[in-house]
Amino acid sequence: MRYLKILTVPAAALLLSVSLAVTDEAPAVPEGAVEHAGHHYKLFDDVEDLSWNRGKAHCAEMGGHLAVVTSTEEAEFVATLCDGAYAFLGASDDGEEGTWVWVDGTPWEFTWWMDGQPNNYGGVEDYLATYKKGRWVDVEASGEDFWMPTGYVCEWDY
Ligand SMILES: [Ca+2]
Ligand SMILES: [Ca+2]
Repeated sequence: MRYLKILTVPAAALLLSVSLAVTDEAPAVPEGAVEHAGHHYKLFDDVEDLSWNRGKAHCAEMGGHLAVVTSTEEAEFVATLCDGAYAFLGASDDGEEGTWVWVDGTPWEFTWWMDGQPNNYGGVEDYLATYKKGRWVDVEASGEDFWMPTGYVCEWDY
């Protein structure tokens, strides 16, 4: 009985330390994600068959979401991360024209539009992107034209 007890206690301690190690560990982010202000971000560029919705789904599969940008400071960080790339962000007005909604439900308060944007050009531009100089434009969900984004930015809230 005494012998059994000696065996049991270390086994329980080992089990406890294993479970603590698992819960203490931060959730994984993909290789290459950049930490900023407690969140992680990653640009996916030169994406084949790109669409806003596919970008949204891919970010979600990885436990993140399309980037939700809520301050000048964060907008400038994302512009630096993109470094000239033209990338979708996580907002749209596809539900009701002119009513922009962030993918994670964050209230639409901060904006960083380029002059003359959003213009809903052709009546079909319902998706947010950060243009090459980092300011925002509204564009279509997909398309191969030169004025279309080539990637998207994912964000993880950790
Ligand atoms: Ca629109
Ligand atoms: Ca536009």
